[in-house]
Amino acid sequence: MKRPKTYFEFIDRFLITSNAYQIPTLMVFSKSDTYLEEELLEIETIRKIYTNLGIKCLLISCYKKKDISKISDLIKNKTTLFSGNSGVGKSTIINCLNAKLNLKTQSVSKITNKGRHTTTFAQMYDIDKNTRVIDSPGIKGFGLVDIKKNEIYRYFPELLEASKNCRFKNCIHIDEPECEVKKRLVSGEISSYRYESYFNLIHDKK
Ligand SMILES: Nc1nc2c(ncn2[C@@H]2O[C@H](COP(=O)(O)OP(=O)(O)OP(=O)(O)O)[C@@H](O)[C@H]2O)c(=O)[nH]1
Ligand SMILES: [Mg+2]
Ligand SMILES: [Zn+2]
Repeated sequence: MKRPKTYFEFIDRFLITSNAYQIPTLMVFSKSDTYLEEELLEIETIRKIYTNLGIKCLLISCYKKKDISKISDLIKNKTTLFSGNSGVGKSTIINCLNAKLNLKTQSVSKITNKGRHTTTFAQMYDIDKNTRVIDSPGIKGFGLVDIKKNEIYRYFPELLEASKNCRFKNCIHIDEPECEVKKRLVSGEISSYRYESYFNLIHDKK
């Protein structure tokens, strides 16, 4: 959440796409050792938002070896793609899963607070006989392919659920009257982070 900063729009674009293609997703908050107490509380709030939506979330540290074994358990006998912004620690995590791999890693720039695009191509590695991981280059943006604007809300589970009670069938939950999504936003049932992310997607920001 900090070095480098990952934005909600980015996370939500990911989740929209994995939802559309039915790819099970695990969300990892890395570098837990770098956070202050109050920052950890904020991460916990964010984690709750996503856990309530059915997304598995882990708070890990490669330096402290915190909860790496949970990743090992979750990826066992599967092929898993590690993806995210440059510098979040994808290659470092994979090295923790199998130290023999010794993938190249590099510090986040102190000036820009961004990763240095260390991994330059995607490659698959064996962790054991039936477990594979794919390390991939850090990505800057994440476009939504083949999803129409008026359908985006269908990939936000909480918006989809609320939309059943909107007055208009074709409501896109922006300016329409008697919109259940807006009602739940006001009541706090729908997270403002998530709604803002949705709003920015509709208006093509970020
Ligand atoms: N403090 C701390 N630093 C970490 C942790 N995990 C990774 N890092 C550091 O974060 C920096 C970036 O890690 P990488 O593994 O190269 O990041 P990446 O996501 O593979 O980056 P790209 O290949 O550029 O996409 C390195 O300096 C790591 O040592 C952690 O748990 N704690
Ligand atoms: Mg890397
Ligand atoms: Zn609506």
